[in-house]
Order: sequence, then structure tokens, then C-alpha cells
Amino acid sequence: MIEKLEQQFQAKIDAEVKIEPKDWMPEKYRKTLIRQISQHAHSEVVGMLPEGNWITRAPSLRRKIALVAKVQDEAGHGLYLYSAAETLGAERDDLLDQLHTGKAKYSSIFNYPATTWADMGAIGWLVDGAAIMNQVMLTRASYGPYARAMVRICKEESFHQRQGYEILLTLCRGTEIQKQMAQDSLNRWWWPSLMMFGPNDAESTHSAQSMAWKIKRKSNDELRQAFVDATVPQAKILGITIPDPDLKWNEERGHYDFGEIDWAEFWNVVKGNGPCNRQRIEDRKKAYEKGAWVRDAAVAYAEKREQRKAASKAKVA
Ligand code: BYC
Repeated sequence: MIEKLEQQFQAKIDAEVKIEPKDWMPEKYRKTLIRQISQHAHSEVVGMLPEGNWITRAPSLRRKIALVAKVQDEAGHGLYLYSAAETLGAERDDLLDQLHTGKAKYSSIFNYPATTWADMGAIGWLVDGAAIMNQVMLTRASYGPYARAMVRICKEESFHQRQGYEILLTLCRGTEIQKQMAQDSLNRWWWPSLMMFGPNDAESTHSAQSMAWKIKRKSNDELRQAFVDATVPQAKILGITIPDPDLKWNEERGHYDFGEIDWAEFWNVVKGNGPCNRQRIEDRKKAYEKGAWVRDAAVAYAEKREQRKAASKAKVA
């Protein structure tokens, strides 16, 4: 019986029919999606922290408006994604508890500090740039609510990438010190950005199954290569140098070759020992506690509405 259901399920995926919340799905598919979508949601809300830290120090009103809008967008992305995970039966409080207790992963990139204004440029250009590269394929993910959430997220990420690039363009056309700030920022964010795509394909435990289920459409290494190929010309326009002596165009492959990622550093950060892991979780926990009154007020309002509805129904009857 279960085998037949699994065959029908895979046939639907192969025929590019979206899987919707009430459809039958293998338990492992559900779990994989909850894992990936909730990690993604956590990345969005933890990702608000390095940039949120610069809102009060933005160099002009215009920059401040754009940065506030971007950080608010990340909160919205978290909201769509937690909601998508809830359609699979996950409880939001459980997901947040996993984040706060360090059980759930979130993107390694957000455990690095944003120490200068140029980092606001590098995060937009590189981090959002890497995110778009990965997320465009997710707009075609087999699970309907995830795919649909990703369409809007990708549109917003494009604006984020451009605002970041424009910050760096301004710095690179400015004084020598400003250009050096941009270079220093690229030096610090380049390698962590490449790590965002996850381990090499040979080490990626989930890729084969997720690609068969069309949750992922491209492998970690394919996406990383596409990101490098797209980003090198952009660095040339800025006039700053990517910190990789092995980076060079390979005519035969039609791609850039690039150096080896420091995988020991990657796993160390993923396991919770990056420069900011502890601080990020503390900050998220504090934000959750401070937001308790908003959740309480929302529940009280919903209860009041229910009571009013029940009372007016009773009157009619
Ligand atoms: N960091 O088998 P693999 C944003 C884990 S936020 C930490 O390849 P998979 C933004 C992986 O979870 C955008 N952990 O896994 C926000 C797995 O561990 P578990 C974030 C990582 O899932 C604010 C193990 O390594 N984007 O744009 O097939 C401001 C083996 O990996 C990482 C998403 O979340 C990592 N980098 O592929 C600015 C995209 N990489 O779970 C910007 C959605 C891997 O077995 N997610 N791991 O304990 C995905 O597309 C996939 O989950 C990944 C990994 C490509 C990330």
C-alpha cells in the first residue's frame, strides 16, 4: 500500500505537479522540508542582526531608509517561511525553541561580525547575491507553499543585492580610504559567502534525495560555481580584488577555477563555534522574550473577536 502511494507521489513530482499541504507525502519528504524551510526561516531572522546593528549608524537618511526596509524584508521572509513550515504540521514555538536551544541550524554566514559600513555593501552584494543564486531554483521546488513563498522572497532579494552593490560602488568611487574599506570587506566576506552553498556535493548528505524529490534543482557545487562566475565581473567593475590567488578563467570548462574552501572553518562555525554564534542566539532569545507582549495581545484580540462573533450568532438565533 505505502509503496503504491510512494510511486504515485514520485510520479507527480516527475510530472512537475506541485505537492500541496493536504496531499499524501512520505514522512521523510515532510521532515526534509520542515528541516530545510525552518533552517531557512531561522537564517532570515538571525540575518537581521548584523545589519540591524548598523541602522543607527547609516551614513545618511537615504541609506538608513534603504537599510531599514531591507531588514524589515528579512523579517517578512522569516514570516512566510515559518508559515510554510506550519503547513507541514510543524509548530512555530517548537521551531523557535530549536533555534534558541541551539538544536536547529541556520546559515553559517550570519556568525561573522559586520564591523564597518562597507560590510552593509558586502552583505547585500555577496550574501544576498549567493542567496538569490540558491533561491531562484527554490521557486520551482516541488512543495507548493515553499515555492510560492520563494517567488516573492527572490524579488525582494534582488533589491537587497542591488542596494549592497551600490553602497560598494559609491565607496569604490570615493577616497582611497573608502576603497580600502570596500576591499577589506570583500576580503572578509568572500570565503564565508562561498560556504553558504553548503558542503561539496560528495559530502552533501541530503542532496541526492532532495534532488530526486525536486526540492533542490541544482547541486551545492553547481550553484557555488554559478555564483563565482557571476560575481567575478562585478568585482572587476568595482575595481577590487577577490582574495583568491587560484581564481582564474578556465577556457576549457567555460568557468572560473577557484581555490579550496577552508572546510574546517565551515564545520566549526556550523557546530556553533564561529565568532558570533553565541551572541546571535542570545540576541534572538532576547528579541523573543521582548516580543511576548505582542503575541499575548494578538491572542487576546483573537479571543475577543471569537467571543463577539459567538455573541452576535447567539443574538440572531
Ligand atoms: N550553514 O546535505 P547538505 C538570506 C548543513 S538567508 C549552516 O548539503 P542541504 C539573508 C545542512 O543543513 C538565506 N549549515 O544540506 C538573510 C546539513 O545539516 P543537517 C539562507 C549548513 O539542506 C538575511 C549539512 O550541512 N538560505 O538570504 O541539502 C540577510 C549537510 O548539508 C550550511 C537558505 O537557507 C550552511 N551554509 O543543502 C541577508 C536556503 N550548508 O540539516 C540574506 C535554503 C549546509 O543535516 N536551504 N549546512 O543537520 C538550502 O538550499 C539548503 O538547505 C542548503 C544545504 C543548500 C543550504
